[in-house]
Amino acid sequence: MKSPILLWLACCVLASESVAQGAAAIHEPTLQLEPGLTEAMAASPAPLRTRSSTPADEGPWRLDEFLGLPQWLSLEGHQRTRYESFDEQFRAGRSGSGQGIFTRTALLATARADWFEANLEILDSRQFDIPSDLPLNTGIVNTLDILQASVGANFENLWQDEDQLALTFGRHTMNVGSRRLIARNRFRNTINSFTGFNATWKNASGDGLRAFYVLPVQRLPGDLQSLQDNDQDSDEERSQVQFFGVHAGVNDLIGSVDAELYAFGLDEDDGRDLATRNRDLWTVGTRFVKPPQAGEFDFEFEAVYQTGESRASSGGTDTTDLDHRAEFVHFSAGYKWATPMGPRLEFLLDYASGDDNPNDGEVNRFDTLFGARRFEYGPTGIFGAFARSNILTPGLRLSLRPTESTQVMIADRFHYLASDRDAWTTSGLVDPTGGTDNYIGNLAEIRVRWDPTPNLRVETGVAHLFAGTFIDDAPNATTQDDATYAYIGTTLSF
Ligand SMILES: [Ca+2]
Ligand SMILES: [Ca+2]
Repeated sequence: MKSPILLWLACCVLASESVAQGAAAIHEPTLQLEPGLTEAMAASPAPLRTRSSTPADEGPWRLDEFLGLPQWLSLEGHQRTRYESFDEQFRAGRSGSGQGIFTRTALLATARADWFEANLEILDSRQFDIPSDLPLNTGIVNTLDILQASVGANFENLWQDEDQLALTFGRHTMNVGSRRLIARNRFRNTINSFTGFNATWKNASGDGLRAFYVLPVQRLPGDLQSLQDNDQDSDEERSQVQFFGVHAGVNDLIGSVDAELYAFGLDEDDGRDLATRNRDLWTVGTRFVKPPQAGEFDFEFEAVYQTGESRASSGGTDTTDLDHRAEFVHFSAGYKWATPMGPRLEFLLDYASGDDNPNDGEVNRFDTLFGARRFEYGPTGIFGAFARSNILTPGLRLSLRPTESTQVMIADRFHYLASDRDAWTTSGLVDPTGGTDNYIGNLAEIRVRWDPTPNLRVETGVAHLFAGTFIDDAPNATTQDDATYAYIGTTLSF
């Protein structure tokens, strides 16, 4: 496991969504609102890239074409190397700055014969030279492991002309709806996966229904020493954690507005070597999206209600089940100009509830389940300043394409605590009395993506957190300073 260079040279991804990510992609959900249902309903694993019949010099270089593999067997992947630098730690009990190099290498093999499909995807996520005082977790490191190993069946023209039914069994990744609650991670160095059953049906116009029952995969190892050493340990499903749900979507429900309705259940219990908050949650939500079009206004609205029981902590001595009631709302409205660079400006507002009272026997902090957050709250990696819990964040975002191969995104968001008695969850800063002003700070960000060839993307970005009054005055704050995060990385797809 000590030969990252070999892996580095070896391969890349393009698994399910990365297929879309590599080709069309490029668009993160809210930067370029993805037409909700297309991705929401995409079978998982998603359809393969279709191999083109055009000469090789007209499309991206492909590993499987280079190897001369038969048409029924596809092999694709990606390799990403990213340098991240972080100055002025904002987390409670930590200080200083740091930097590191992070690699992610994936290789997906897919075999297809008639209706049958089998997938195997290997993912290797590592860090190099990360200082010991930076937070390190399984979101960053998971050395050489199986991300997907599944069999599936695909059928067409079952109940309607041109409808499609995809059944998947085994370990797989999922993108559902807005990706706020269930996502195959893009920016993050490791990727969520699930083992179980997934059925997705959609009709010719993209309306669809998905149902799944899975055990979320627990990434191992999780202890700091192993993560610092990039040790390998096989990931595991635990029968104590079960996740299930249904998601329905209708395209063009009213005009060009797409609509979604969903319910997800999460039921977890402590097990041997498994400490959980014993979440027993129902998460129900709805989403309406008018996708961006040049010369038109667009919007997105999503509202989520979460109810059930959970515990205040995952500590083994905490055995008190508390009522859990939490909410999340996203609203954004934008306009895309019909000019050459296609600039799009949007206003954004997110509310994710926090716990109103630490002593009332109730948990009100919203839980984003298996969702992604980079596309809304700035870079994650070793930064990850904001998450979808206890925040109120108005902001503005401008995105444009200066040239055919470059994309620029500039964003500015003001972050407030939704409940001033609950924590700024990613930092651990908290004032249980609620006496401190709830303005955390202003996160300004710029990101540039450049695709010099169809196989290579260069991405760089800077995020600066202007410290607000909560950072200045929270009783357990260790710094009053602004924080700055910068990164640059390359992704090679093959
Ligand atoms: Ca592992
Ligand atoms: Ca409470």
